[in-house]
Parts: sequence; C-alpha cells; structure tokens
Amino acid sequence: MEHLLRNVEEVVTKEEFLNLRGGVAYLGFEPLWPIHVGWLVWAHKLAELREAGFDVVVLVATWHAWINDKGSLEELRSHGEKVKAVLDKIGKFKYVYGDEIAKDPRYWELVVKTAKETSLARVRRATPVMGRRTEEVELDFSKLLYPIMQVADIFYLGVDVAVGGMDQRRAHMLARDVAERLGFKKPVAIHTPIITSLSGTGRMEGTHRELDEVYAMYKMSKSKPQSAILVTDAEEEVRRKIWAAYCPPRETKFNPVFEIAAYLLIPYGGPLEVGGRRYEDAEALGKDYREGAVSPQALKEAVAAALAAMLTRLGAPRS
Ligand code: NAL
Repeated sequence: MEHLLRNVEEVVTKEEFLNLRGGVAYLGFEPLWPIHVGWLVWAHKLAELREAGFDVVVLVATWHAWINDKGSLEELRSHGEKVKAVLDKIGKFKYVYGDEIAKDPRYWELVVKTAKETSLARVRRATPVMGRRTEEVELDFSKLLYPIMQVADIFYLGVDVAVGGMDQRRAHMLARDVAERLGFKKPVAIHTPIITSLSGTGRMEGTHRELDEVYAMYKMSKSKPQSAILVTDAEEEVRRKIWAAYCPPRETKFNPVFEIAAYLLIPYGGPLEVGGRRYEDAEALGKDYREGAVSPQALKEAVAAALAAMLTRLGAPRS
C-alpha cells in the first residue's frame, strides 16, 4: 500500500487509504484524441492499483466533455475508443460510459441530492476540474452541473478511491464533504502530479496545492497541442518540442522537462541515463539539476530519447 503512494502528490487521507483492503478505484476522463503524455502518469498509477488487487473502473466522460464544448457525443465516443486502446496497453481496466450512466434515473436522483448539499459558490470554485476559469463556467447553465455530476458519478459507482490529477481535487474534496452529510461512502482521494505546459507558467510562487486554481491553466493541455507531447508524436516531433520547451537551469519547479523525467520516465520507464549518470530516483536527479551538475541541454537530450522510446513501446499510431 505504501508503494502505491509513490509518485502521488496528495492522498486524502493517508490513514484511510492504508486501512483499505482493496475495493473500487475510479478515474474519469474527457475523451479527446490525441492525448498527451500527462495522461500516462495517472494511467500507470491505475495499473499499479489494479496489480495491488483493486478493481479499477474508468469513466469515459462523454457527457462531461460534451458540456465542456469538446465535440459531439458521437465524436467523443470515438475518441474514447482510441484512448481506451492506449490504456489497454498499460493496464486491464473496466470501462463505463457517461452516456450509459445518464440513462439510469437513479443517477439523476444522486445528481439532485448532491446539488442540494452544494452551494453555488462551491460549484464555481470547482472549475479547475473542467480546466476552465471561474468566469467561463457560466457560459451556459450545463457547465454548472458538471462538477455536481462528477461527484454523483463517484457515488453512483460506490467508489473507494477516487484517482485523478491534482486538477481534480476540488471535485474529490466536494465528494468527501457531501458523502459525510448524506451518509454515502466517503472516497479516499489520490492525486497524481500534473505536468506543466511545455511553455511554462511564467512566475508563480507557492505550492501546487495552493495554486491549483491557476495552475490548472498551465498544465499540458489536449486543446493546446504545442503545450504538450502527444502520444502520437513521432520521434523528431518529440525532440523538436522538448528542445523548444521551457527548462530553466537549476530550477525543477514548474519545469516541464524535469517533470516528465520525475513523474513519468523514472517511475514508469526505468532508470534514466543523463549525461553519463543513471538515475533511479527523481530526488537524486532533482538535486543534481538544482546544483547545476546536470545542464538543461543534457536533461533535454535524455528526456527526448527516453520519452520517444516510451511512446514507441506504447505503440499508439504515430504521425
Ligand atoms: C472526471 C471527469 C469527469 C467525470 C468524473 C467522474 C468521477 C470522477 C472523475 C471524473 C473528467 C475530468 C477531466 N473532469 O477534466 O477530464
């Protein structure tokens, strides 16, 4: 169980997690194609949970993506199939589709009960879960339903562990509060690190957690292809993007190239060779990078090669 908390940014609460004996681990995603490499961070965490005996259920959140202006339900279902083909190479998960769940009247009962326990202000503060600013959530009324639906999904499936990137924490914290008030099963939340946009964040002071509302705007984003390495990028494209990426010397925080190494390549791709030294843990690489013993050029070289190799092993169609 301790091993499952490696490469996790936050667990709420650790004590509750360590008391679990298996159960349902759950994650939802808005289906879009192509996906970026940040998705592989949570996908590998789900695979570890599954190997540890959890039932892993993945929600292909078609309705949520539709509300969030990502395409027609038909297009979204087809993106979902492509994403599933990639996830199938990482782990064996069970899938549920948002548009199937929405056919069950019991689901809508949970949506209304959840809404009854939630203030408008709290819904507005939950907008990072949809990758939007607070103002944008009021573009149409359905967007205000999104966070409530996300919480109702968790209750509907009787989730023991809600897994997601740090950008999903406001939905999970809401689910925990509402669960307490309604006497529903209270999910443990596991939040994986987010990879910063390849163009960086500009100056930001504070921890990822304090900054989650703004930070959600600076993540790798599927709707901004230049901000991210896509799983479909060919080797030259990976090299070109990493070469152009924001990678300040001696600075590991909000450094997307370092984060790809620390959160993805080292934990799930094996030891990383940088400038003649083998790194088996991200701490050691971070220390050497901050001390200037590893240059941005050396880091970029190593990350581009290892990431391209990881994508080749993953076998998604490359462009
Ligand atoms: C994540 C999303 C949608 C519904 C969910 C229901 C339960 C747990 C997690 C869920 C998608 C997520 C995204 N908000 O931004 O892709």
